[in-house]
Amino acid sequence: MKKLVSILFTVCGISAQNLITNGDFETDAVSAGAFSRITTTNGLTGWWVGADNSSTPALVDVDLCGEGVLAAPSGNATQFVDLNGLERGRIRQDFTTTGAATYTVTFKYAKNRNGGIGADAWCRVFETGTPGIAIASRFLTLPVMSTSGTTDTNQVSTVVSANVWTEATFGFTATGTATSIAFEANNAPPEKASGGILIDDVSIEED
Ligand SMILES: [Ca+2]
Repeated sequence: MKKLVSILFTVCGISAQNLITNGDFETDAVSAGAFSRITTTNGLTGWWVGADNSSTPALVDVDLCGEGVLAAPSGNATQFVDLNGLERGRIRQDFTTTGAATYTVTFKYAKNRNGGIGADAWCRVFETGTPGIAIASRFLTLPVMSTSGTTDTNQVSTVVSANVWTEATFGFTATGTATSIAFEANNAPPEKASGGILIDDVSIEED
């Protein structure tokens, strides 16, 4: 039976495994229509919230958003993260890799319409413990949406649409056995403090 299951998995091509825990942000329950402000103290399952060292200013909190809080569906199921809480924030997760193996990162992002102005963020992959040296990175920037909520499909709007989330994907080659990924709001507080880039469906798979 064990052999049969193994053969079936091989035939069906089911071999890739998501190395990220709680990449869909569904583990910690948030009431529909509400959001929870997350800091290092109250935490987010699988993720470190905050900067990695004291020399990095701010990056203190994010919002875990529940279904309908922005009147639009999330990338996957009901919940997602807004990288700008009361101030700009950052989330990081460490995962195990094989040196010199290649991996693919995928996630979805959108813009919180309540921000009022554009929002920027970084997604960085780095060797654990060296956040200043990126193995690979992507800069995410989305402009302000129109008040009608219909002109930019990259932004969460009052118009419920399947197109408000954009998928990003990129590859990297691991340099060791401990690798990290971080999503970091890039807005300078306080003028762009809340209403940042939204993140959902984070996945990293070995190629
Ligand atoms: Ca989700």
